[in-house]
Amino acid sequence: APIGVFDSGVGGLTVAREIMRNLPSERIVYFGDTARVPYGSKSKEIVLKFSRQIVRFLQLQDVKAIVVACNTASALALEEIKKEIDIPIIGVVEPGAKVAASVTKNKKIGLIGTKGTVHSKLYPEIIHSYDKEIQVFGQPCPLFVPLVEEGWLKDDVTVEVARRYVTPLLEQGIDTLILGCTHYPLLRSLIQKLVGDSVTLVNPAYETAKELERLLKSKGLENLQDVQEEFPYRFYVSDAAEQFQDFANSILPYDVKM
Ligand code: DGN
Repeated sequence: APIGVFDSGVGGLTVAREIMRNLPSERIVYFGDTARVPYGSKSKEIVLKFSRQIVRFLQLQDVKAIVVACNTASALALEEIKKEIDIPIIGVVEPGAKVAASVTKNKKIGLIGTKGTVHSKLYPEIIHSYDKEIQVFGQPCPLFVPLVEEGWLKDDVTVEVARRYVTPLLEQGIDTLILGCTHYPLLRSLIQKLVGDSVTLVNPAYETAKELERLLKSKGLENLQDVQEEFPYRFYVSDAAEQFQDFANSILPYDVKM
C-alpha cells in the first residue's frame, strides 16, 4: 500500500521529495489542496475541517500511513486527527522540533513559518518537552510562500525580504533556525548565506522522512518488495493541475504527469 502525503498545495512536495529520496521503495499518493491554499492565515477550525476531508480521501486510496506534509496543518490539525483514525499519521513539526532541540548549543532557536504555525506555539511546546531552558524566537514570514511559488529563489527581492525576517532572530543570538514551512527548504542556500555558517538550519521535511522510515520499520509496514510501477507516485489536486505539474517538475527529478 502507498503512503498518503498531503499539503495545502505544492509546498508539501519538498516533503514528498525527501520521502522519495530516503524511502525509494515506497509508493506515494499526494494530495495538494490547491483550490484552498493558503492554510497559513486560516483559523484552526477551517484547517482542521480541510485536513479531515483530505485524510478521508487518502484513506479511500488505501494508504497505510499518512504524512501531514504541511507545517500549518501539522500545527493546527494533527493532534485531533490522530485520535480519529487507526492508521499511523505523522506531521512535520514534531520531527523538526526534536532535531532542533538536540542541535542547539546555546539554547536559542529561531523558528520561521506561516502565521498559523508560529502563533500555534506547537514548535516551542515540543522543544520545551525536551529542554525547558531553550528559548524559541518565532518569526512569521508570509511573503516567502508567494516568492517561492513565483520561482524567485535567488532573486534580490527575496534576499532583501529574507534579510528583514531573519535580522531580529540574529539579534537574539540564535544558533539554530527551523525552516518551519514547506516552501522554505527551497530558500535554504539563500537563508544560509544570510545567517552565516554559525547558524545550523533544520529542515523538517528531511527529518520527517527519517521519522517516517523509523515508524514504518517499527510497525513492520515498510515495503520490502521492489516497486512494480515505473513511476510509483500519484498526484491529486483540488484545482489548477497544470500549475501544480509545472512546480512539481521544477523541484522533482521526474517527469510528473497528472
Ligand atoms: N504548506 C504550508 C506550510 O507548510 O505551513 C505553507 C503554504 C500555506 O498554506 N500557506
